[in-house]
Amino acid sequence: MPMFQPDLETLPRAELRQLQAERLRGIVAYTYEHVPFYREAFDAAGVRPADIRSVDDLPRLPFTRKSDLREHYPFGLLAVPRDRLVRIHASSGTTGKPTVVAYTQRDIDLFAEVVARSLAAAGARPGMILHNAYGYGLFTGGLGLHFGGERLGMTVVPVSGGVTERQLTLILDFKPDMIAATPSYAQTLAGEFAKRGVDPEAISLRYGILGAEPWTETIREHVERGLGLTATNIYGLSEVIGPGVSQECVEERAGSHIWEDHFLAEVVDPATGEPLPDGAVGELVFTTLTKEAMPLIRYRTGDLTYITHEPCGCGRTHVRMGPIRGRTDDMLVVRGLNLYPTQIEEILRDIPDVVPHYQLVVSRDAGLDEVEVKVEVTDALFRAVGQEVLSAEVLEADQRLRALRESIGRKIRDTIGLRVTVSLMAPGSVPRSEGGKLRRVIDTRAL
Ligand code: DLL
Repeated sequence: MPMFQPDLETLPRAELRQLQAERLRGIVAYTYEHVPFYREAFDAAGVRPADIRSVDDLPRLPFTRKSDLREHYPFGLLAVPRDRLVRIHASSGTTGKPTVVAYTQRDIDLFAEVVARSLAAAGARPGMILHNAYGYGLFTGGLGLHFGGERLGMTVVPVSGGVTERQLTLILDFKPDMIAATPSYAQTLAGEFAKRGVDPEAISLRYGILGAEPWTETIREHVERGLGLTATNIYGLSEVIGPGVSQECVEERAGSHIWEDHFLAEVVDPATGEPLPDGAVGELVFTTLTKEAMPLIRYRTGDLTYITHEPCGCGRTHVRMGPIRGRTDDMLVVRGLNLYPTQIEEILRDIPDVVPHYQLVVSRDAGLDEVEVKVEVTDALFRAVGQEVLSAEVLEADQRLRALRESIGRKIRDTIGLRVTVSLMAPGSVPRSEGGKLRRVIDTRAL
């Protein structure tokens, strides 16, 4: 599969390490000089730019946290005068002010470059049509994939998220080769095509580049089957650049290559901040090596995963990260037990008769935490039951449903050690993505 920048993507490790060291020295000196926040942070940590010689010196540098961005809202962390910015993005977040990120022209070029690399790794070629269903606006997904697609030489259709009916029409009429969307929205589109009786074979799409939210192999299978394509993972976050921090290669589909000549990755113990070895799950931390407007040193992403230096069959030398297992801040503590939504998802994937549309509702009743797992049954089972709705009476009366519900509850209890209420739902009744990121957990305790 042709790469976008084969020389850089297959750079021998020793040379890559050398390039990173040079760039790291540069960015540390640059932030010290241009960002008062970093000057103070380095001084407080007792580290001078000259102390940083190689990548091994990284742990001497202080971390940057999301709260630092918030405290310097909106433009306090800029390393360039405001009038050199050509674009601003922001991530909404769930509470308070958005996190603002800013780009110079050079940053925008870098952004387009890493997304073009990602698209090529996902199967894209110049001349292909890209149906871009990521939201356009302050969210980095839409414009990020857009500029990357153009940079690679694709024909980009800037559909944005939502208005599902129009998405289906444009896919059938324009016959795109590739779709960019959140995995949950790709599921929605697959479901809508199925409802209209469109055979996946008749859908032109060959590749999907999915990300912006956690997803699993079950969702991958669902989307691949439903849309008739091969799906790969794209990861990124606004603070670091947007989408295109890492990308799974379509050849191996075994972890996402972090574009390490621009983004230096570490995994640290979320509690102690100590660096962790290859394969150990911890918090992903990034240092931007080439960003101009808003460089970040050791930024704590809150995302939990591992990285591996094992060589990849595709020939790229850049390290790979595993799927995001959860976030340091979306871990649910239920009756004292730590729980990540993806753990439930992993269990549901192995259960026949349910489909990967689920929602967790956490509530507190008389001081006791309750978890309700809402999961949809397959069309086949629903038809076999032959009811309009899966009311409590139907669920009790139907032996198959009762057995299914009990077996899901048992499996969750045996695997995670948590007693939950399982609610089987009719196909289509669990909320779907309408274009953006899907909220799979409703925690009413926090309301
Ligand atoms: O979601 C950038 C993006 C756009 C990535 C389009 C991929 C595709 P933010 O809105 O700042 O940026 O959200 C970043 O989303 O810290 C992760 O928690 C989560 N996330 C992003 N990609 C993935 C992924 C964009 N592939 C936050 N798998 C990150 C799991 C992801 N989680």
